[in-house]
Amino acid sequence: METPRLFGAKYSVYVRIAQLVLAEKKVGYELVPIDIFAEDGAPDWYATLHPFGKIPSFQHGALTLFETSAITRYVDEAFEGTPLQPDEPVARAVMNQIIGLLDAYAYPSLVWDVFVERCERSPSNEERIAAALPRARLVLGTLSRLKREGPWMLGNQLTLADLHAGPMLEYFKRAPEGAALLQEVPLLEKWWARLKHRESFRSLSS
Ligand SMILES: N[C@@H](CCC(=O)N[C@@H](CS)C(=O)NCC(=O)O)C(=O)O
Repeated sequence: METPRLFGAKYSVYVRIAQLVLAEKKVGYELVPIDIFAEDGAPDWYATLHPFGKIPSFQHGALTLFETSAITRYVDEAFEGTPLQPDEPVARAVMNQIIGLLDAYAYPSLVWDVFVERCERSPSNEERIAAALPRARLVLGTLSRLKREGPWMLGNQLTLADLHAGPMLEYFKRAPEGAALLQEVPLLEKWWARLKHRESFRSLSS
């Protein structure tokens, strides 16, 4: 089978999630650069891979995929290596719930409303940031409540939930408001400190 290809840019939260999963599974892949925010946008041919024009998309043999959750689940299931999804149905359901809440509630508030607005825009829209903080606090509190005892979100097994949350928290923490909110949730702060030292994370940061 050919080497998988991941289309996207390293700055993207979602591309990083896919890269982390590929790294944890020790799957070699080619990163094909697609800069969605380039002045001219993505090249026209990219619409055949992602009808909604976002990154990442993924190709493996005859299979093409978009939507990060579909990509990460496929990589976990199609390749050998340590499984990143619990077998047990309740733990698996909680993992899927966490991934769903990250997409629906964490990405817009933590990444766009707080990180992008504080760190990438000048001047920042203070109202937008202030309005997002209660939602961000609710996201962190909910993650902390759902987290099971043990090093990772689901307990002793590192799962797709950890790897989905990591890049979002990484950006959020770069905003002073984000760092301060994370400090209010010690369980998550400790989890983050563990995650950022994993080889997969460090290999993407360098
Ligand atoms: N639901 C998509 C979201 C992907 C997404 O939002 N990617 C961002 C980069 S992190 C993007 O392509 N943004 C470009 C845009 O919104 O125009 C997934 O899970 O892959």
